[in-house]
Parts: sequence; C-alpha cells; structure tokens
Amino acid sequence: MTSVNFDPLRIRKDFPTLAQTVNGKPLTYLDNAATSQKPRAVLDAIDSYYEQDNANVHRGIHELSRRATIAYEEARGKVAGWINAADPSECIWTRGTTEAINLVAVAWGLDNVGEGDEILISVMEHHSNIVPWQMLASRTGATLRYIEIDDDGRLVLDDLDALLTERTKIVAISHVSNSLGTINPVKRITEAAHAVGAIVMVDGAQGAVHTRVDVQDLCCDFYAFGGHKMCGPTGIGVLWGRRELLDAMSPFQGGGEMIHIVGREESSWAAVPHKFEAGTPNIAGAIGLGAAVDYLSEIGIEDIEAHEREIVAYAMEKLGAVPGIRIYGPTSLDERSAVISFTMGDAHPHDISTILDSDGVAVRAGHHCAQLVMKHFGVSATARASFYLYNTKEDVDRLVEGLAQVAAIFG
Ligand code: 7TS
Repeated sequence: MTSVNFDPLRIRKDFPTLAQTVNGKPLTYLDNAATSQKPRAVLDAIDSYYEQDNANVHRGIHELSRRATIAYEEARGKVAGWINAADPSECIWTRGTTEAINLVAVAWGLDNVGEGDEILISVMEHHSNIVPWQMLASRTGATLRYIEIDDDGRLVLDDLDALLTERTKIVAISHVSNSLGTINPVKRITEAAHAVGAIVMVDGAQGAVHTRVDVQDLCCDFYAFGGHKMCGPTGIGVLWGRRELLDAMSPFQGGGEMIHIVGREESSWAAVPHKFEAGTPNIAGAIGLGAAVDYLSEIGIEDIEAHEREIVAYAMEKLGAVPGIRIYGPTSLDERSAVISFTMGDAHPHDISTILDSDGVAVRAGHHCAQLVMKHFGVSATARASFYLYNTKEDVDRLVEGLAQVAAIFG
C-alpha cells in the first residue's frame, strides 16, 4: 500500500512533458523502461548549474570551479546514498549502464580473466550485459556460459552449482529484466558465486530505478545503473564497486584528471574514483542525477514501488482479459517489476505500437536489446508497456482501449 501522501496526479504536474497531447490525444507515456521523463526539479538543477556555476571540476581555484566541484561531488554522495554504498569514492561516474559494464569488462576483465576461465551470464540479459563479455571472452580465450530461462521468463537456477566452477571468474546478471520484468534473486546468485571465488557484477539499469538497492546487503562486487531511467538526464550513470577491487584495478581510459604524475614513458594514477574518470566529465549530468535522487528520495522509493505494484497488478488483470494477448514473463506479481511485454495474435508489435501511438499511447516495440529472450520465446519482437511513478490506472485503461482497436483491425 502506498502512503496517503502519494498522489500520482500531483506527481504528474512535476513533469512538463506529460502535459501534452500527441496525435490529438493526451500523452500516455508507457515507455519508461527505455527512458523516464524528467521532473522540473531536475531541469532546474541543470539550468541553474549552467546559468550560475558553469566551470570545469577539480582543476580551477576560482569561485565557479569551486562551486561546480562541490555540486559535482555532492551528487556523487547522493547516488552513493541511493544504493547505500559504504563511501562515495566507490561510485564512479560513467556515461550510463552500458559504459559501466564495459568498464568492468575491460579494466577488471583484461587483468583477471584468462584462457580457460569462465564468465557466467544469462539468456535474459540486455545486449549491454552480453556483448562486452563476448568481447572479453574473445580477447582472452575465456568461455562464456549461460544461465537459461524457463517459459515463465525466470532464471533456471536448479543447475547453478554446476554452472559455477572454480574456473568461473565473474557472474554478470541483471537485477531486473528489461524485456520480461523478472526480478532476479541476485543475493542467492551472489552467495553461490562467491562460494567458488567468482565476483558478481549486477546490471541494475532496471533495478535501482524501481526498488531500494543496498549494495552492501546484496553482497555484490559491482552494481551498474544509469540516470535517465530514474528521472535524471541521459549520458550519466554510475558504476559502484567494492573499494578494494577498484583500488586494485587498472584504469579504463587514459587522459586528464585520472593521473597522479605523468612522465615521458609512464604515468601513475590518481586515487579512486578519479582513476576511472578520464577527461572532463558530464558535470551537468551528475548534478542533474543528484537532483533526481533528491526528488525520488523525497517521494520515497518504497511508495513508488508500492504504487507501481498496484499499477502492474491492475495492468496484468486488464491486459490478461484482452482476447488473443500473450504476456511474457513471470505470472507471480512478486517476481515481476514494472514491465509488461506482450504480443497479440498475428499483429506485429510495430503495428501495435503504431496504432497505440495514434491514440497518444507510447509503448516500445522490438526486441528490446534482448534478442536471446526473443529467441527463447520464438518471437522476433514484443510490444512492451513499462510503468513509473507518474502512471495511473487510467493510463492502463487507455492502453487496453488502444488494444481493442488493434483487435478490430487485425481480427
Ligand atoms: N541493462 C538493462 C537491463 C537495460 O534495460 C538497459 C537499457 C541497459 C542495460 C543499457 O542502458 P543504457 O542506459 O546504457 O543504454 N534498456 C533499454 C530498454 O529496455 N529500452 O531502451 C533502453
């Protein structure tokens, strides 16, 4: 149950983009798993930085640089608090989830994974959590192994102990699937991986957005997430890592700000987190993400999660009654986050999306960067409705009304 103060209609007013019509109809935005809309507080924080404090960070002694540096580092503290990191220095700014995963695959992977070693991922992963590991495997001679999924879209963990061997160096797993909505038992996987000496990287692109994340409680080694799916700007994300791992790792990219001393032949590195932040960073993005964390914290992630659960329960009931619909992913609401993927008879998901769009309803259609999931279910694409704090039951009703039109056209 959400608290009495939680009011999605009031929350909607904070988001300028939501107050528009699309194709003559009020916008119903149900593509939140791709990216969320931005509240005024985030837009204001970015504007205010550029209007008043704009300067490069960690290099000037002048007033603007001092202010920019303080705001940038304060934002790091906010994202650290969001995932309960032991220290802000464990949070590295990246361009997003994708870059955070690539950072680990390259900077940790090349030094720690060798021929004959194994990397364990799952069939459920977003391409961002597959391709970097394929690249690492091909560069090192390591083997990529997969946790399979069942027809309910859940990880098959019965044979996890057999998949994990003393050769497994890293397990990379999503917290929540972007194509099925499945919430994965990350802690269970982490415990099993650690028992064979492997480390665990969690792709939290759809996790830290919808639920309280405590990286210390999850006991994982790396956790990656991005700003733009949680009310923040694009082009900014976070890699959290355990301090001793980060300290031991080689840098990811070379350049300004990541060095201690530069000599003619070689250089030494700055301390974590700056060792991983070569070049001028996305200062406005970090400040904007800090503002997003403030905004979401004030509303409360528990209330947001409870609200989304209500919307998803309602949507599962209403969508489940649509003739010809097939919904992918767990039937149990406890195992499902704010994503519902579906197909409808012979209607191509792109046609579904186009018909819905003509009604002002935005959903995503396609393979959702999860082609292995599509292959498992024998489809090339699905339509996907994904929800966030500002969605209402009326949004679900509009989706269902739009699907009635799809049924009328496709029979
Ligand atoms: N991992 C998961 C689970 C994701 O959902 C996404 C983005 C990424 C990684 C990559 O994040 P990025 O911000 O670096 O691109 N997912 C989606 C989606 O479902 N539709 O568009 C982007």
